[in-house]
Amino acid sequence: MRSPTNHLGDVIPVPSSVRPASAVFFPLHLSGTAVSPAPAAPGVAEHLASTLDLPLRAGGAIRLELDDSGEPEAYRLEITAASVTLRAGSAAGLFWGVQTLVQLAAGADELPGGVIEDRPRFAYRGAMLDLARHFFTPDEVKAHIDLLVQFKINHLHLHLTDDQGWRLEIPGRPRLTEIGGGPGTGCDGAGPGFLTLAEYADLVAYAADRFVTIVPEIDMPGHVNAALVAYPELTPDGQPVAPRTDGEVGYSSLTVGKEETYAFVETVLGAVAELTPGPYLHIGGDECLSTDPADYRAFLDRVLPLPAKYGKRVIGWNEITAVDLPETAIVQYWRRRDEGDHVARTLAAGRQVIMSPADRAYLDMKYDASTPIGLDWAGLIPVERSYDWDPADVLPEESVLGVEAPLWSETLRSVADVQYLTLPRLPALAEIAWSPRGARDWPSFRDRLAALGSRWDAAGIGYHRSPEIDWR
Ligand code: TNX
Repeated sequence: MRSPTNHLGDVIPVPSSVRPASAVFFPLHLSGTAVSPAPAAPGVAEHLASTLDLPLRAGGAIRLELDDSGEPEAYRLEITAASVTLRAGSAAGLFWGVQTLVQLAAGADELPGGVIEDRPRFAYRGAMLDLARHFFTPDEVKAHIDLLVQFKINHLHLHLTDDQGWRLEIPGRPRLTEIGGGPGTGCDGAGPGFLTLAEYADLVAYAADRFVTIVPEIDMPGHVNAALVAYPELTPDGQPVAPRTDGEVGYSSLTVGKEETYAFVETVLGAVAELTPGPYLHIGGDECLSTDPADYRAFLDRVLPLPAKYGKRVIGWNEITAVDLPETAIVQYWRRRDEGDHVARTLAAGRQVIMSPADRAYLDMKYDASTPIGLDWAGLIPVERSYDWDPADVLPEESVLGVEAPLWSETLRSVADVQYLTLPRLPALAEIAWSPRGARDWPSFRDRLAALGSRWDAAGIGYHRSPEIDWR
């Protein structure tokens, strides 16, 4: 017997509008149920069919259609007893609608009837993975992308360089990855590896097929010990420095007064821009505690305009508000919300902002005192704390480009570690980024999240079985 309840709204992120047709259900596994091929978005229809384990056949009752609504990521899903119709103005909108459909179908024999109309609150919904402190292979990053898109995340920021490692091959600067990606790199020397140009290009294409934009970060002028080890000409006296695998921050800096520095920066940013089809180039700029403040500003004045030269929009961590920013620069806000002067300076900068307040959005913070991995400098972040905030409490809505959940990898050693810190907080951040503020609240989220535990168990995906959730 079917349960009489219509669970049309049981989706994360919660849709903008849900109108259940309470007694109506679409049978999923009757023989003959099929997905129609979608000439305008063939990959999306194939993805749906394979995920639901249904055939792809002309005339199938599950149809994906493009319309001229013009909204890039919105979709409309109508489920009747006889058909499922997903409409969107773009393939991306269809893909996000498919994620909704897949969640509704999970573990069920039928789909709940009714209409969902849905669109993102923010254009930028991001996650970040730190490949520098611990390298994850292309296949591991791809699996991570597969997980992120289920929650309609559309940007993956890759932190590619730091003191402990350099993870992207740069033509003309082979020692960056020969040494900075070699054995013994990463925190505790436990995370060697790097992406070749071909691997990076393949990863970018894999992400693009799933409507995810890769945002590459080359952190500067601090967080550069791996670069200084590889190219001693970048140090003030040209003398070599020792590799570091500890988790300290703020001790390394490019040499602001040396022309070699800018030749290096141009080579690297030019190469990354050329490899990256997406619109963004992240130049870091955080925690430059050993760069003289006047030098820091001089460096940024010279480097912030470079991405535009390569056709990219520059992103930097909130420290970049120390200078007058180019019109199109984006500030990634990461400091704790109680540090008022950072908010004030970010506001005064008047630029678009990606919200990643560390005390809410950092996936590398421990859940509670017993969490075996992770850090706690921004406080403990149980699931409710990661959920129960809003970007518009901190900055005006119009200045928020989106929300990003960074995962720093100092304490990570495996994919299991990534999953443990990512789930279930990433779904919380994804809902903040996608759903209208008025459509979401913690009791409802907590209840919708409870259903995901058994699905993750069945799929062999690890997560933190938070005591805040009544897992079903
Ligand atoms: C601060 S957040 C950093 C990173 C660390 C992280 C650990 C930011 C822009 N810089 O270098 O990995 O804290 O939580």
